[in-house]
Amino acid sequence: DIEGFAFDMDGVLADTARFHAIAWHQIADEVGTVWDDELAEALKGIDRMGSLKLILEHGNVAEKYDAAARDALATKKNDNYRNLIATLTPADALPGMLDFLESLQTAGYKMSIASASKNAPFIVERLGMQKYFDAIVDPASLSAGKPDPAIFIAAAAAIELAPEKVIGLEDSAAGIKSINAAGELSIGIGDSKVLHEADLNFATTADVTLARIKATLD
Ligand code: G16
Ligand code: MG
Repeated sequence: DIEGFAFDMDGVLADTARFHAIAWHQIADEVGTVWDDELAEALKGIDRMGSLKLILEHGNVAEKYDAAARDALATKKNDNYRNLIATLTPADALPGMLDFLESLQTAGYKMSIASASKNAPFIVERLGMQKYFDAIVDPASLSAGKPDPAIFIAAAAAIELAPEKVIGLEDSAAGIKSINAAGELSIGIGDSKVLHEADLNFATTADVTLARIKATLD
């Protein structure tokens, strides 16, 4: 039986994917990479330096930027991003998610966050969601980012559950791969073509309810 839930944050709990896209788009313009929706999608769930690497490779300019230059670009992106997320309030929780978290807590499930974002503790606090979570995985403590399973394995361990007792929720293809490889049940939220490897799919966060999840599991 399922005893816990591990949540991705950006794109699942918080409407921050658009802010990541705005801030990365500026960096793409600066290095001369053409920005498009496909690139924005590919960056979802990928950690900061990994995202920058993809942007540089996409523009065929990777060899022009050494470690120091990459650090400077990543810092610039994060400074812009921090300015954007400073305005977040509980109203920026994605539709239905506060109710969903409330229903899980009432039902006694343990919950953790498996976000690649180093800004996760700040964002969770801005959204007023701290009270729902028993743990937030520190992505800096991991050997590899999504699609590697390390983050979702850590998210189960943080709430003292075996992976098979946990459901993971994700909006990115890399994240669904991570959940599946961790041995958890995966719920994809978004385009079912992009998230075709998910065990269960919901088109939007507003569609996700405990009753619907239970109905499909039975
Ligand atoms: C995410 C976003 C990614 C972002 C990453 C790192 O994670 O989807 O686009 O690059 O966090 O974020 P930061 O630069 O704030 O450390 P997730 O795993 O919550 O979807
Ligand atoms: Mg995400």
